[in-house]
Amino acid sequence: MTHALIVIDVQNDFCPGGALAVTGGDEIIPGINTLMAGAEAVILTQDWHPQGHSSFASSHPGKAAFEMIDMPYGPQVLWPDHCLQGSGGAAFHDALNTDRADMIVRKGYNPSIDSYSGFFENDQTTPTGLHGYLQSRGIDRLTMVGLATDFCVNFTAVDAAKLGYAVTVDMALCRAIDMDGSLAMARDGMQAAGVTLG
Ligand code: VGL
Ligand code: ZN
Repeated sequence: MTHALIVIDVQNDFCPGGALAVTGGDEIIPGINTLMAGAEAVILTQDWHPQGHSSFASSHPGKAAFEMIDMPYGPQVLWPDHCLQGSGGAAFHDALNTDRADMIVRKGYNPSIDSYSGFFENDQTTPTGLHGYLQSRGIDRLTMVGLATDFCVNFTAVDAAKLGYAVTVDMALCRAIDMDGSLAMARDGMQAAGVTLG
């Protein structure tokens, strides 16, 4: 029985001043550093998009950020350009102590499919490899923290619960985008999937 802390997308673009800033995104960092210090295993996820990624509104003429589009795999929110591979915006926030991380999982690198979840891309089929990594280390309990509660934390937590992990989301160490009721929907969806909201 090994427990892991999964720290989701604590990157400059999701913090105040970033391209897709989440209100108060940087407030959670001291608490995350404290949790990391006492964790058995620590995994970080990093949103990591190529230029012209299909989740960017700028890749769809006539579309604006935060509009929806139908992709072959289902509906997709269009975002401002963010977390470009190698950019300062894609870097972890300076205040985050990354030294403690055992593993960094990058996601969203497939040009034609977005990836909110750390486990599967938004087609809900293409794996990132995280499940195999956790299984091979005997990790079966997960605590999740990070950004954004209603997108990447939500999708990662629900996928983990579906895969059979015991999952807790520490809501005090998450912050949300909260567009069109997305935070309330995410809470309901996580609870329905058996995720504990701490
Ligand atoms: C995220 C939107 C687009 C997130 C990533 O980390 O929640 N949200 N890419
Ligand atoms: Zn993204």
